[in-house]
Amino acid sequence: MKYLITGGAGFIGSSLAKKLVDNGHEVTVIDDLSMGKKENLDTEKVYFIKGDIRDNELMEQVFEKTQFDYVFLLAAIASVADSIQRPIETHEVNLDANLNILKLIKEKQNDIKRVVFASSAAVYGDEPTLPKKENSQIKPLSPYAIDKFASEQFVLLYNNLYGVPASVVRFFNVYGMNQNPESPYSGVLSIITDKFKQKLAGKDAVFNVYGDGNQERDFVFIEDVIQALMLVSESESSRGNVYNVGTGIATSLNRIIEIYNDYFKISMKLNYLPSRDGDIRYSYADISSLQNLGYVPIYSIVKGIHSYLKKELENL
Ligand code: NAD
Ligand code: UD2
Repeated sequence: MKYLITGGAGFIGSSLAKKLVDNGHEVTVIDDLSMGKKENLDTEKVYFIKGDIRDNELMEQVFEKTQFDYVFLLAAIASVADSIQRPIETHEVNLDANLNILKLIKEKQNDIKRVVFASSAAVYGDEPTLPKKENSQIKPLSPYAIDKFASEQFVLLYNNLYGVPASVVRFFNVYGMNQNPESPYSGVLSIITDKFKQKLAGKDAVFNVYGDGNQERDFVFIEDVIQALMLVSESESSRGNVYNVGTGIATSLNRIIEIYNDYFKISMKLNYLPSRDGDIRYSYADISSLQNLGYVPIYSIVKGIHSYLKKELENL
């Protein structure tokens, strides 16, 4: 089968590309490398296009050249903080470019089997009801969340109105290899991993805990996310639907730090700071819709972190 992954040099996209190539599929990736890295991809096996999804001419060429079976829309300015700093640019990437891609798919991709759009748990905002169900109240609190929700709606509209087969996934807090820890707003597990690597290298590392560390998240390991993406893209009944992607279990940041300390048998120095503005206290997903498609999360938080760290240490 032929796959296109926008943002495929990033964390989730590159892991998906690897899985698809290993399963014998033909994979094209388009990424501007603003956050992703070419080294995340085996470019002998993946057809890599360095480009911006806002470049309409380029996107037109991509869809004229190849008839894809599956398209995963993962390219995004994926940081909430960035979206607050640069709302217009974020909007152009996170909404306008996706809308243009949907239009091109409608016009040029007659045999497409599925478009899957990567949305976020951020669409639920800080409304306190838990666990989050797909039909829970939507309360977007940032340009990032607004554009994710608006893109979701366009994706579903193209499915319902124009017959473009499409589904939406809302990722909770994904972690694993190749997650870029460079920004202070990168996924917290990539930051903690980076701090432990610094400490192992003999540096004086300190991990900043925003708040008391009792905030909880539904941390989901990349392998389970890939499982979810395969199920959603291949299932007939997922067409036109939205799926939470998590584990259904919440873990506190303090517990995460404990798991890392135990694994490395060292104690990370912690610096407790005030909570970040707008930080959500508790979040976890109701995953029953995804379970109805056959999803079984394999990785408990301990098993997932251990697999992640084992691979990180192999690559040191
Ligand atoms: P990531 O930043 O690693 O991947 C996004 C990729 O998009 C990057 O490689 C980046 O270079 C690329 N990109 C950005 N702007 C582009 C543009 N204009 N043209 C082409 N490529 C562009 O992030 P990720 O964690 O792999 O996230 C993948 C998707 O999942 C994103 O849409 C993100 O919003 C969503 N998501 C991720 C999480 C998570 O926990 N990682 C949670 C919720 C939603
Ligand atoms: C954001 C997004 C989510 C997803 C995720 C990426 C919202 C509502 N959600 O969630 O959609 O994109 O990021 O993983 O914006 N923390 C520290 N120290 C650090 C870094 C973080 O204490 O160095 C805390 C942070 O304040 C928060 C928790 O760790 O309480 C998780 O932070 P995160 O940035 O990984 O993810 P989160 O849930 O804010």
